[in-house]
Amino acid sequence: MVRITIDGQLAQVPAGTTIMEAAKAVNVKIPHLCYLKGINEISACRICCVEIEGERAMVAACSNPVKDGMVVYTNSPRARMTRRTNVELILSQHDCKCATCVRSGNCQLQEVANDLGILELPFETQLQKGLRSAWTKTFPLYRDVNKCIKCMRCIQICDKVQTLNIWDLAGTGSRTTVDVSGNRVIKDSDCALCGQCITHCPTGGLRERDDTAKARAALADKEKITVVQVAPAVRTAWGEYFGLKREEATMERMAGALHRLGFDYVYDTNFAADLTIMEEGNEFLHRLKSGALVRWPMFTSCCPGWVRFLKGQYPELTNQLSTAKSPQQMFGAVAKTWLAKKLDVAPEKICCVSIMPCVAKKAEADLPTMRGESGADVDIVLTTRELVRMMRADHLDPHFIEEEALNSPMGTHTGAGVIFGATGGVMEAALRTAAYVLTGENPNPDAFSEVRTGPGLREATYTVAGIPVRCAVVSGLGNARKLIERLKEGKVQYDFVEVMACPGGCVGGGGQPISAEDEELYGVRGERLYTLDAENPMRFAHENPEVQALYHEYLGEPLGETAHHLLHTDHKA
Ligand code: HC0
Ligand code: SF4
Repeated sequence: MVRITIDGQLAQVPAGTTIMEAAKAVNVKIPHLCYLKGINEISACRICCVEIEGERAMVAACSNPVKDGMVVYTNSPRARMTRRTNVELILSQHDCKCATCVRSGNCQLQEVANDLGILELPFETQLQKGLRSAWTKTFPLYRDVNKCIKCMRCIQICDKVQTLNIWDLAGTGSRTTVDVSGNRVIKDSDCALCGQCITHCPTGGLRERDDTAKARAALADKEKITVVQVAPAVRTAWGEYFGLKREEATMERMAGALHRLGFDYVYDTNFAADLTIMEEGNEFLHRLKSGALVRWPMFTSCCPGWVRFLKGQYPELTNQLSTAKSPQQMFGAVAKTWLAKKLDVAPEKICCVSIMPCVAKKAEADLPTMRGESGADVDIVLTTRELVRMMRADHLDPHFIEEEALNSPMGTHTGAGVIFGATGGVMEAALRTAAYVLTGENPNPDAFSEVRTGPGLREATYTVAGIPVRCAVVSGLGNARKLIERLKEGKVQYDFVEVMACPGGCVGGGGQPISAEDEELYGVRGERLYTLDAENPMRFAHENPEVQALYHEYLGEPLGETAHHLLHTDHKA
């Protein structure tokens, strides 16, 4: 152990610990912009500079280890002055239009500048002009070069965690910036649209395409019937910006808020998750029994980030994807057919809006294959952050919003549907129903819980009705790549593989609220989903009475003709 003093406090930490982490251990916060533990420890921003007793040069706390006897001052006049100058220099190349920035109030640069009391900019502002990136505003991911502080977090997250290498440094000297790698434009790159670069950006340099104006227009249109669905993971996180406890940020409270925003009907993507299990679970059993899974497994298809990744990186494996559309798209397809009939309205009048924790869902809804006779299955996709912005614009404080029931049908779900939002959830939900289909009896709903926790890549073999089912669950695209490489080398064999592009699954999605403290919140959010599952009296997708009614009244059998037409795709677009 190494003994050091930080701002007068004694700390004992293992050798090799950085000054930043040692300070954290004694509750001393050292401001930083580029630092992301284990991912980006490159002292690029130099905001974390501290003074070390006896040393002339200031030292970056994020990349320098402690030494025995070290005496550190994080807020001495020299430390503060250095930090201030470094922030002022960053601001001299930053478009400081906070009033029109989506990250205002949740921006680490704004916070550090405010905390230091910077009221004037002493250096001339030099913004980048005439750059190639006249960024296409229709792409679901948007980058503002003049809000980028070159911290490199996006580069590192994309390279180290997602292995897609979409971002790179471009230019030289004072014109150095971050841009799409290989001189490509973003829409022609392999970007999976997982949005992890957004949620790890400390400023407003990266954001989702803003579709709130489109949603407002639909809400204001008296001719439109606005139908909104809410994804499983959204309910774990929407209350974060409002300081609402996770158990208070209920789906029913969100329904109250959505009604106040003007939505005519509030439903649940979880209903469609239960429906997906009926289709995908049966498809899996069909493929398994037909011997189609001997060499390659069936991959889940509900995460559009993963589907984009597979089609871009391993197009030869596209046929291994389940043909089931994702719950978001199944919801839209059913809303514009069965639900339209039930509501007795023309399907063209329905505007189907989704609230998703995801950026890739915007691209999924835009795919030409995700349309029926009445147009797009889903018309508008908003992220959790966009929902929060709409609520704020209408001064809706959820602390004072009453809980309201969801509409029916398509508003009821089981515990199997709600766990879709966490890594392993789709697999577990599918196995619960597969066991029922094979044996005629419900298994213990927690029989497949082994896939809930563990590393980013997990595997388990379950014997269901005497049939061994080799399963793997993976989240994060780097882990997905590892798994595929092992499959290709013949080192592993599976029957069923669930992949979610974002670490931890959708709870850690690229459209979720961004932690001001750089915390990874997918763990606690995922736990919330498993609590909701345990509390639900129905734990099996096939028990959902509204899904049963849908099959009885409209679809017929899982994988039947109508179901195939509405709920499946060939992933060709
Ligand atoms: Fe997900 Fe989904 S679980 S992908 O992460 O399957 O976005 O939450 O809505 O569609 O249900 C996202 C979350 C969904 C879908 C569901 C799946
Ligand atoms: Fe979107 Fe979820 Fe996939 Fe992330 S894991 S890309 S949030 S669907």
